[in-house]
Amino acid sequence: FDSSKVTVVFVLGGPGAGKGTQCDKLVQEFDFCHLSAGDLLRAEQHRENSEYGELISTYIKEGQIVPMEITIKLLENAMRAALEEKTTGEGWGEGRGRFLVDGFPRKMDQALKFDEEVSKSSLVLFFTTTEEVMLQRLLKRGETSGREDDNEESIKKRFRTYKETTMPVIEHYTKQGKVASIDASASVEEVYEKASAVIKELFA
Ligand code: UP5
Ligand code: MG
Repeated sequence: FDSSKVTVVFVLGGPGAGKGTQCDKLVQEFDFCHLSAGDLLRAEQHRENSEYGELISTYIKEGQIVPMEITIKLLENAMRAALEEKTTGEGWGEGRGRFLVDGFPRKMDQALKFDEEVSKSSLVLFFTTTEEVMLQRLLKRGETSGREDDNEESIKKRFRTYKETTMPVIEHYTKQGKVASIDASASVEEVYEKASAVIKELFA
């Protein structure tokens, strides 16, 4: 598809910071399509006849980043499908295709490749809070989520990958002046007030 026809906002933050929760709320108020890289990977993992099922499962349990070709392909396909829906009139509004790309890019190679080959982002929404807060949220969610990485061992690995591999991506975009940091420690509603204010200022 034509990258000049899309607007991309990356939504980043540690495991359990609240990326998905905030994106779900943002799309109710703003004309954006929410694409979670993790959700797309989990869907591919469980798709019948997927050649990547086992590989994705292993990476997710280990908190490692799945090779970027797979994730970028899934994102591109989802963006293309959303844009198609839009042109056939069943989509989410007029004008440019706007995407909240949640949980991506979390490694420098992905960031550079996506910027070059798919689309540059206009903004990075960055949700920050402490590991203690994230751990408690994830353990609580793990009671019912069925996610194979919502256990203490996998969570520790995800935190490590986040610090070592994803923080450099945040620093990279900070240098480009694209990052809006939001303290995600407060209640869902309080965090949403700040996140929606940022989106409103730039896109409404
Ligand atoms: N909650 C949320 N906000 C709250 C608040 N303000 N107050 C109190 N509770 C709050 O929230 C987590 C939990 O906290 C929920 O129960 C929620 O109700 C509560 P959520 O919104 O789900 O947080 P989120 O940041 O989305 O957490 P998630 O677990 O999805 O983050 P991860 O980044 O770890 O997971 P993701 O699905 O993005 O990735 C999973 C794995 O996929 C990665 O570890 C990696 O192995 C793989 N992956 C790749 O390989 N490549 C990619 O590009 C992306 C993922
Ligand atoms: Mg999520």
